[in-house]
Amino acid sequence: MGRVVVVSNRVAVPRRGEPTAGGLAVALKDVLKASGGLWFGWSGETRKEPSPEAKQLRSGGIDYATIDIADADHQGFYAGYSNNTLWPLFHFRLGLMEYDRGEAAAYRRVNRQFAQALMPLLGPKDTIWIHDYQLIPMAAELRALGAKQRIGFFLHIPFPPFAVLSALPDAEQVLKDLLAYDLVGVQTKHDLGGLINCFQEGLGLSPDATGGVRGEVAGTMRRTQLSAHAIGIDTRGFATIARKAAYGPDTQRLVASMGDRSLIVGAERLDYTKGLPHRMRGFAALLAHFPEHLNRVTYLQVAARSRNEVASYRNLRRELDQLAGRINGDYAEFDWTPVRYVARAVARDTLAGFYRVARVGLVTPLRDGMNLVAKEYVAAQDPEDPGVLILSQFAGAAESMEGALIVNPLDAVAMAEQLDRALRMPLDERKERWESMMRGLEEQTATRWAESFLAELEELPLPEQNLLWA
Ligand code: ADQ
Repeated sequence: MGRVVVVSNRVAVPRRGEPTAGGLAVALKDVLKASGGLWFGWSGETRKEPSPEAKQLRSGGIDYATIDIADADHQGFYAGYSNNTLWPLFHFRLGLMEYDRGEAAAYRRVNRQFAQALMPLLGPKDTIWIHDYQLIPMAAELRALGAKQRIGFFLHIPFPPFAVLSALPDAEQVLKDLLAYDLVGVQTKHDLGGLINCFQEGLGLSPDATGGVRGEVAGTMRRTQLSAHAIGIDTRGFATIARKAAYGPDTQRLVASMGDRSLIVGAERLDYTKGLPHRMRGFAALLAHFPEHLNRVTYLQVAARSRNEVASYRNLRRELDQLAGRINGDYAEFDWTPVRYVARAVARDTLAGFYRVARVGLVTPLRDGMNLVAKEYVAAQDPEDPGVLILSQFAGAAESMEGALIVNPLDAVAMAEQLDRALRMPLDERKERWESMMRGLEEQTATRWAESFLAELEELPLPEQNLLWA
């Protein structure tokens, strides 16, 4: 077997003192380390004329190669088409989606540039694994340059049905670009349903008996396997971090400041898909409808700033500032602040310690591919006195975490009811729910996810054999 080559927009090249807020980085390093692989992507830098050659570095048993993006393309590729067109579209938020042909062209150009820079670094037996919505056309661009290796794609965010995808003027192009892959993976069965629906309605292609679609790419017929692979975390590793962090200075300061009150914790990137205003309204509804919790509970929301160059993210920040201020204005006492709102990233172990001492983990996205915070919260709990996870029905994680209290985040009173239930839940029930989720998390780790995706990809016929089936 050749090397595994991972391609993603941002590459987590090791740098000192930078807390990472993305789920992807954490999940992939272990796999690359084990396979002596290469991680290729954007350096995070732009320059006037990008160099066609990648910068290379070896660290911790992993090769890294990164390229800069042209100044002129950066806005269109990143803030534009990736984060202001595809991101809202794939999260079912058509009202927030914008479209601009110039940005679509920049997205394509950057994907071509990625393919051109990766091509000379590839060996004939490498297996290429491309990640996420920023890089959908990359396999088509690699094939145009003659790449004959197996290429897989994994989408970390939801895959909507065609009724939603078709709002994109380039919807058909997106589907045709996916046909250049040997394997397209999504997070959940629900997303797989969306993907199949798009191929059927958008291109008239139905899956065969073994879950693949056949379609024409550049004049030849190819077969693309479609499947669901739920991402996980390093469950044991995270549990260990949380156990230690609970005795660390940050968690101890938090615990001391709480007195005998219960803690509800939320943590994510400050993103409109995460349902933060709805969550704050749900917490306010708890205080309004269940006054016995007044002065007995504190909600800590840690929200790492993200994509500040996109207007909808700046608007969200303003809305949250106002909401947190208003809830505190309405309910605070001289000695009690109901909402503690911290708008920045915190270190991973600090977060793990906070999860462990929180009686409730409140994870209520409006749409989410998987949601690793839900999994981390569960992994971080004390087995003798575990907290309760409240989870949105719209998170991919809800498909496998049956021990959570499931909620529709659009219903503030339902969220209040689940919060009240979680805060009053007896130890036996908490343990039972936690144990059932923890069993699932110990099986479905990040490493297992990567191995199962790569195993499926490597069992497929080589692309050239694939063509003969036409
Ligand atoms: P994200 O949208 O980034 O990932 P998520 O899966 O929850 O969402 O991962 C976030 C990660 O960042 C977690 O590891 C969490 O601990 C960390 N984090 C969150 N808030 C933080 C903070 N304030 N400070 C520091 N760290 C913080 C995308 C998709 C998800 C999918 C993942 C992986 O949107 O649906 O689960 O990719 O596939």
